[in-house]
Amino acid sequence: MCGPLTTSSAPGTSSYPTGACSSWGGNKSYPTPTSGYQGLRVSYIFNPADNTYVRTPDMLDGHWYPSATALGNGDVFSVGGLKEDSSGSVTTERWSASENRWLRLDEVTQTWRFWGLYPAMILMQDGRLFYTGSHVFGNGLPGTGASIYDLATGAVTDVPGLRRKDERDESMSVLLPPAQDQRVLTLGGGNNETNPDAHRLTDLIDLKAASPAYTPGPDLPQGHYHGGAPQTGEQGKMYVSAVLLPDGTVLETGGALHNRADPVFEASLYDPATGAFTPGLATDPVPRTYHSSAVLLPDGRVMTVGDNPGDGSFDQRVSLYSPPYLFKGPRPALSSLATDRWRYGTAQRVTVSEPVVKASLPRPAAVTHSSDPNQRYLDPPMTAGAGGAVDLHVTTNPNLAPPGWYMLTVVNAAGVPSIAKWVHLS
Ligand SMILES: [Cu+2]
Repeated sequence: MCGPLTTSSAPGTSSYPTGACSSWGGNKSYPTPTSGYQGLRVSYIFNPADNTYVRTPDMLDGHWYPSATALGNGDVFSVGGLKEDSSGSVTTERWSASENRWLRLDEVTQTWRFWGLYPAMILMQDGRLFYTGSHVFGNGLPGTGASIYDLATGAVTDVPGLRRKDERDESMSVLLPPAQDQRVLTLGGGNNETNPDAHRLTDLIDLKAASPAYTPGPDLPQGHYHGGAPQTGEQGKMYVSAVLLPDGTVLETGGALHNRADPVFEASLYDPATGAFTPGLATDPVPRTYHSSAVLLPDGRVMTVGDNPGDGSFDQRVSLYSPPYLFKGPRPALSSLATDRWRYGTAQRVTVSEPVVKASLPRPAAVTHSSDPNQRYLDPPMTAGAGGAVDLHVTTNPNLAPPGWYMLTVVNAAGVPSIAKWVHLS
């Protein structure tokens, strides 16, 4: 993941670069006759300026397939995954952005729970975490399969309403635009062990409610399989990708009916304002099942990568998708920024080439296995001035937009977005 690690120096290491990315955990070894996958405890910070990794102090546990959530103060929260001995890690890890190290066991409130593999943990505006129920492999967690996790106390409160919680393997959850609405949509999913037909259920939750609960959303639109046979009945998809677009809609694309098999060719747009899917978008020509991902690019297109079907092959083809807004006329341009270093609670002046109706700040992707708990979208209120000047009012709440880089975009009345400019929030 990228963005929150905007630090200066670490004990015993050289300086860490501003705006760097980090990576941790991963595959220490593949299964043997006597052991399963084993997780690494090492972590690194990547410096895009000189293309190097700097090793940090180790984590407490190994973590194969852990979660990764940026917090409002720039810290990173990580749970789940498999330890060095291939058992499930029950240790909560926290990277301190101010001290450039993983905190010690006694410095982090522990739940001693196993949160599974790639558990999707979304930061709420009050600093708690929402475990959406999206995960990788097998059944969901015991209980309702979704919960709110108070980092300060370690208290975990089950959240009701998620349907088929044991068929949410490689479903995808997104914090819907705009982030301050605090609504999460969870889409599709299956189960790589019991391997039913993946379903087309979506569930919605309003995290601002006094007692948040999932309620049923609209069914995913259906697509077709290789050869053109249409999906029928309750058939849906796992390995689904959902990407927040700069106009505030959500592109939903790719996936498969079964474990690493039966790709589904379908793409739609979900509009959080209307709560409806627009079906029938052009589909990705490449199957996008296990180990596929979709990423918003700064130019407003979406890149999709990867496919790792059951025969063990890996499809290296990259697809580029141009959303409908790129066919609706000329694009506005962001011609200048007063600065690309933004502070919370400030007004930031930008200059635009034509009148615009909104600005957006999508956070860059940090996605794998249909999981990107850091994906979010701010829409800073604007005040238009003379000569194309626009003042954007940056939130005072870092929990709505954790520190790091964002893709500033403006959108005109026709719904056409500009090419993004990078801004760094701290
Ligand atoms: Cu994998």
